[in-house]
Amino acid sequence: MQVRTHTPKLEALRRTNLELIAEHYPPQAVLAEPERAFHRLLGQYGVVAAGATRECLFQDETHPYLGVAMDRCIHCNRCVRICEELQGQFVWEVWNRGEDTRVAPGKGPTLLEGGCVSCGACVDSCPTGALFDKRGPEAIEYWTRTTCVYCGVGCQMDVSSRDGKVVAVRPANHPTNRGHLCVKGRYAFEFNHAPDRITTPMLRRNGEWQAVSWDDALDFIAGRLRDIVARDGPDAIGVLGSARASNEENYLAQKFARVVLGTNNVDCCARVCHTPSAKALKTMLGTGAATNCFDDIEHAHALLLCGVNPTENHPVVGARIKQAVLRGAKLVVVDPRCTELAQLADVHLAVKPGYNVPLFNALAATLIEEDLLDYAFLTERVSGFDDFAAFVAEYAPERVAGECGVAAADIRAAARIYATAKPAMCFHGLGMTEHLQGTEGVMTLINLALLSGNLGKPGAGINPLRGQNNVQGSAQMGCDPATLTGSQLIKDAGPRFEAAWGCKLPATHGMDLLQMIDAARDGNLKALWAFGYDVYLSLANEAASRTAMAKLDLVIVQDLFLNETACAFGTVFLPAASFFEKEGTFMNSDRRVQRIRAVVPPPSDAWPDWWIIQALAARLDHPQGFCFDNPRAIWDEVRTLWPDGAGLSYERIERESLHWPCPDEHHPGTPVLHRERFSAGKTAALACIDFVPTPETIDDDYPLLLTTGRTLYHFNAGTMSYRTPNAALRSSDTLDMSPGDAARLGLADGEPVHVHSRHGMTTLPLRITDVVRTGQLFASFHRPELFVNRLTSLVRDRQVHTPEYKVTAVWVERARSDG
Ligand SMILES: Nc1nc2c(c(=O)[nH]1)N[C@H]1C(S)=C(S)[C@@H](COP(=O)(O)OP(=O)(O)OC[C@H]3O[C@@H](n4cnc5c(=O)[nH]c(N)nc54)[C@H](O)[C@@H]3O)O[C@H]1N2
Ligand SMILES: Nc1nc2c(c(=O)[nH]1)N[C@H]1C(S)=C(S)[C@@H](COP(=O)(O)OP(=O)(O)OC[C@H]3O[C@@H](n4cnc5c(=O)[nH]c(N)nc54)[C@H](O)[C@@H]3O)O[C@H]1N2
Ligand code: SF4
Ligand code: SF4
Ligand SMILES: [Mo]
Repeated sequence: MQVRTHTPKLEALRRTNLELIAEHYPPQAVLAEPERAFHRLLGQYGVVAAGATRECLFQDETHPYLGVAMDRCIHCNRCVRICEELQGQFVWEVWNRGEDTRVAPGKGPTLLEGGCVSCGACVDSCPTGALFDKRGPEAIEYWTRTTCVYCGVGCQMDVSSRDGKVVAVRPANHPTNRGHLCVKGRYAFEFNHAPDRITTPMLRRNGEWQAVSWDDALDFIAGRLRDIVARDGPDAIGVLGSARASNEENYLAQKFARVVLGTNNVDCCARVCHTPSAKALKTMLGTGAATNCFDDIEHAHALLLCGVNPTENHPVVGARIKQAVLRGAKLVVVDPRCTELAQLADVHLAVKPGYNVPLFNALAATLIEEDLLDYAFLTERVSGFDDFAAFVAEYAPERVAGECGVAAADIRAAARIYATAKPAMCFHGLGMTEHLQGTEGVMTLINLALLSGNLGKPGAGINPLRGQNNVQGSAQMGCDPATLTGSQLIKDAGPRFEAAWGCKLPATHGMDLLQMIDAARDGNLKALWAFGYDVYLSLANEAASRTAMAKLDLVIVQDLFLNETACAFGTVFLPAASFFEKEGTFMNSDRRVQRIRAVVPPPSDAWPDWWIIQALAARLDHPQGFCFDNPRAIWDEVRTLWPDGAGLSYERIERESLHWPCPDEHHPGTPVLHRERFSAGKTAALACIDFVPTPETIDDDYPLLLTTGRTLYHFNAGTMSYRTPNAALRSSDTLDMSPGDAARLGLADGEPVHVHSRHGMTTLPLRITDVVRTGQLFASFHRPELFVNRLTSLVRDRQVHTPEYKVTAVWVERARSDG
């Protein structure tokens, strides 16, 4: 077949169409921005715009990022379609017909009130500039490809700069994110040039921060560390790697702890987030990471979301899940709150916070009782079935539904969907892990996948949606007291690392972060080096963290900003370069290693974390093994020590989107784990997990159950997102309460309330919403001044010590004016 697209007849038709549009199009727009796609076409076809200034149905000055100039709208409907078909938000609608056709939001007077989540997709698709980015120059010639610094989705984006500053970001068409970004990746970059960015090293003298030279800062730290090692031994020092920094930097951080200091006391904030997932997956299946990849969302016939809120916390994945559901995939959501995806679900199990284990056991009991098992998979790949069946029979839905706060019929309906609409893919989040039984909760989830055969194939699996940009990588690089680079156990891989590093590894067991905090409280930990981790703000139970950290002799904080840890306890501050200012790699949630690239130079005296670690190693007379010229050289060392990463060279990841395991340069990568066998062996064993309720329970004095988590516009400690116009999109954390509870307590929407737990108190503005159930509350923890972790308890995961951020008993009262 021969297809001609530019015959004279077709060209004439095109010109006619353009002329019809141009008749009503403002000529000033073409003159002002000739490079817009539609304006270029007019020029190309020699068509002149001749419209009078048009009346607009829709005007909106309120959005911090999106501008509208609807006199330029040509009714192409691209914004309508992309908002529906990519983001799934249905903000734009077409009004009227013929001459009167107008495009405007249908659900509210402004974009934001009409449900806009500020992804920017409509702006990118608009050919005329009717929708435009309020910031950022138009004609940009040079873009640098890099990876988003916020969440673990790992979106690829192109960044442009002017005069040493980041000025615009656009989504890259790459397998990870397919040309889409969320508001944080797309718009929240101003933090990088915030006036209070710290750009020189500082020492605290007599309570005051004083700027010093790098030489003075490094000499001071080296001297203090030497003294502590001499007096108290290397295990009196702890190092915290950063889930925000690169793989290369985290590799060096743990190498520094083990080789230079001589301690295994190294951890990172995976500890407080998905270490329970990694532990459960590693124990049962053999690899502590997501089993499948994001591309499997389109292969899944059912999606099971457990304690995870992707439309806010992993928005690009959330949008993909939403599209899959709109196209007909079944959806089961297990979450105490009626999240956006719960509202779309076929079954929503609004489990009472803390009751995952009995609920997932009941789902397993249903699969067995209703004969919804995959017998071929069970026979070939699963062990321990008989014992498990006998154990789990105790958890019939009708027996546990009441205590879990859900209906038995809904448990049964959910089990049927998961086991029959196959393949079924599970995503889970912190609603599973941040509990007394976090690790065990994830194990009960893995049981379901084993029973139904939803493992080892596309469109299935157990997939933690990992938190920060590089939290998967920081732990994988060895920022973990018990494992070396590549999650290899010290006892197995130790000799290989000793040979490569040319020294003995520390003989003592390391402490994890929570053990370090306990040791500090008991006077046994003297120094802590935390880079890219606001540990004081983000740990549970502020009172306990304060008592412990106040006893430290030396606290080294290495960050972009004076975070709460630095303000309260810092002895030395080292200014780090941000991801916009350095080279390296991040590892995303579905096991992809992706490049970050420098877009702008670091401000004045800030340096990349890898440079700082090497400089300190040199001061401590340990230059050998810490004199890499660049991150690529560090990564090449990582590849020699981590067999599953050996094939991931910078050259390859430049061109390909590869999932580890990727053992050699010719290996295609592994998007789906456990295909023929589990990495742990031929079969995996079902786990019998008894329910152990948390001691953090409600009573007459503390009658409400608070759960904490995240919201779309802000990120964790808030250091970055609150230094961007996202602060206008959401100005504060809130205490979310059901209308019934608010009425009973006589509280009004927006008024400040005191929230008291057995552990502390804070004051938050009240938000009345039916997203939370009666008797339950929700708060995010993004605003440092509000310090939500004053409320949280000391309960920790029984296996890996992750704090129980998800369950706190509280009482609430109207804020007294005396504060
Ligand atoms: N916008 C934004 N995105 C982020 C972050 C951010 O701060 N802001 N942080 C990043 C990080 S570090 C992480 S780890 C991820 C976390 O991403 P998610 O895992 O989605 O995080 P959360 O909002 O903390 O909790 C998820 C859900 O768990 C539910 N939940 C609470 N208790 C229970 C329970 O007992 N059982 C069940 N089944 N569910 C429960 C909550 O209602 C909540 O909807 O997000 C990352 N992405
Ligand atoms: N109540 C409650 N508390 C929680 C949680 C919860 O659900 N509820 N969730 C927990 C979880 S899952 C997590 S992950 C933690 C997150 O807590 P944190 O890890 O403390 O929070 P982040 O905001 O991710 O960032 C840490 C710091 O990294 C800095 N930073 C960014 N990029 C770089 C870099 O390249 N180099 C350096 N040196 N610094 C950099 C930022 O400025 C910031 O100060 O919070 C935990 N706390
Ligand atoms: S920014 Fe995104 S959510 Fe908002 S209207 Fe445009 S496409 Fe829809
Ligand atoms: S989904 Fe995550 S990685 Fe992607 S742009 Fe948003 S914050 Fe960045
Ligand atoms: Mo996290």
